[in-house]
Amino acid sequence: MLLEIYVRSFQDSDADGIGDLAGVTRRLDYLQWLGVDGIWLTPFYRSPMADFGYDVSDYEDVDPLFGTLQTFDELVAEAHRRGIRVIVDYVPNHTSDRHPWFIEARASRASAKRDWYIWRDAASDGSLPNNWLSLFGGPAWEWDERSGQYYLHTFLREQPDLNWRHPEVRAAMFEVARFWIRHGVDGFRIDVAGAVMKDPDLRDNPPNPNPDPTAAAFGDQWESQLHGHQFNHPDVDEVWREFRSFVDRYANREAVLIAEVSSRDLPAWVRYYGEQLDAIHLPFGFHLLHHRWRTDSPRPIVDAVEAAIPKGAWPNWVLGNHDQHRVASKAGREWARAAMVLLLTLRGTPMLYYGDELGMTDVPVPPERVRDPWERNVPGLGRDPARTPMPWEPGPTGGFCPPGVEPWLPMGPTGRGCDVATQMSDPTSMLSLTREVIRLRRLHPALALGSYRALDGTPPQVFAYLRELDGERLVVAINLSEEGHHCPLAGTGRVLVSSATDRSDSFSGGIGLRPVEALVARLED
Ligand code: ISL
Repeated sequence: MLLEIYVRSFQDSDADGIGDLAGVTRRLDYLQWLGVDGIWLTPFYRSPMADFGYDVSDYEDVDPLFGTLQTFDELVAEAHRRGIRVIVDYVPNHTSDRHPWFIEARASRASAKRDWYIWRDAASDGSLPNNWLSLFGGPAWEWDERSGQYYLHTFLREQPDLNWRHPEVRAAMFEVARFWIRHGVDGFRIDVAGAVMKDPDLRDNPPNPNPDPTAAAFGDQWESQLHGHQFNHPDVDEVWREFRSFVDRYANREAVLIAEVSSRDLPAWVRYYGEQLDAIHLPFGFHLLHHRWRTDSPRPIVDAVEAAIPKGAWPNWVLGNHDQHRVASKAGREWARAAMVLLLTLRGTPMLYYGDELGMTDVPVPPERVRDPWERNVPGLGRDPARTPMPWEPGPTGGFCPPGVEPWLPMGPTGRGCDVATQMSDPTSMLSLTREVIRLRRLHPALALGSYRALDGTPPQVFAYLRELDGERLVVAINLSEEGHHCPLAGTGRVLVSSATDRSDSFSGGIGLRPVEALVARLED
């Protein structure tokens, strides 16, 4: 079980209202108590913070806001001492415009690093080189006055895209991975892995014939085009295969590669595993991110993903991250509990977003406190509400930073039980439920490693599946409706854990599920 830590918001250790690496170290005991096997740390590298660390100006140093290389080494040592692995963010698609590489590249057209980025002349009529858009709004091209060309930026203009078709870029970025392997990391989460190779001719994007209203997460302008020339280009496959073999070599095959792949098209998504399973270990399973918990069953999605995954490959599931609305806001309190049971019992590695174990919801951010540049560019698309500080205890700063210090984003409402200390002492809390299901994963290999099979013959409101390994059979049954339902199950069994928390009953021939209840049971014959 992995946990994403948005470092800025986890724990402040130096009273500046911003979380940092020493803060994470301080909370490792909590992570161990929860049962976390590994953490993914969002970027803590030197950065002007135009995109809160996803604009890196030095890949091989820690930004003073977050600590030093030494604090990082201490974090790794302390995490390893507790059996917790450390996965770091790897941001290959773009650097900061203040990175020395870009400063050199933009200095003149003759610069040795010019082609490390993607430059184009204006079109003959003076217009933009092509119709590509920035995901953060507006065109993907920025005019550079001094050298008289445009450069490409898939994200902010402060995030120029590297040219991964240039062998020196590839070599330099691979060295970055080697640097962090030497510092003991256990893997990389690769940012926008699908964007690194563009159409070599930078052809115009075609219009999107079927704009998807549910994908409005990116805005209508973005949705008006198809982005195959910008994302998931076939040439990307070879990059990650090469990266995998590089990392395998220097990390003795011990490091995991997790890639951010946002394609909704399953065949395009499975390509990231590599034809011989020789590329990414875990392309992120974002398939349930846009799921409508209150109305739809997740079964068709889970079954489709299970069917698409190549034999021998391992799934991964995500319900939230620092770019998405909180699952408890989308689903509501009860469904969020059921969703947590689902996340932790599907076949695959679950990646939990910090605070979801408390049922944290989006926190409204007043206009004067907006920090996310995306919100400034395209109002309504901002990600601040899902990035607010972790509440460790009741009180105005929730133990995230000392009282009297203003956290970089507002704290959620405190005093309503949404904090670690309160939930630790409440056996019915979301935190207790989460911990209990994680504990079950460790206790029952069938839950962690077993096969998956959806059970037929249940009412449509009930999603039930079998996890089986070496003769042990566990059933997960989730009632997706607000009425009770009977879930038929052959044989007898016993409930191990339930989102309703107060049951451990035995059953025979089936089990009665309460409204929006999710449970794990062991079948006994
Ligand atoms: O497709 C998405 C998620 O479903 C998009 O959010 C997309 O993947 C995302 O915008 C890319 O995100 C990553 O790179 C950005 C950074 O701002 C995000 O925080 C990071 O997760 C640029 O580096």
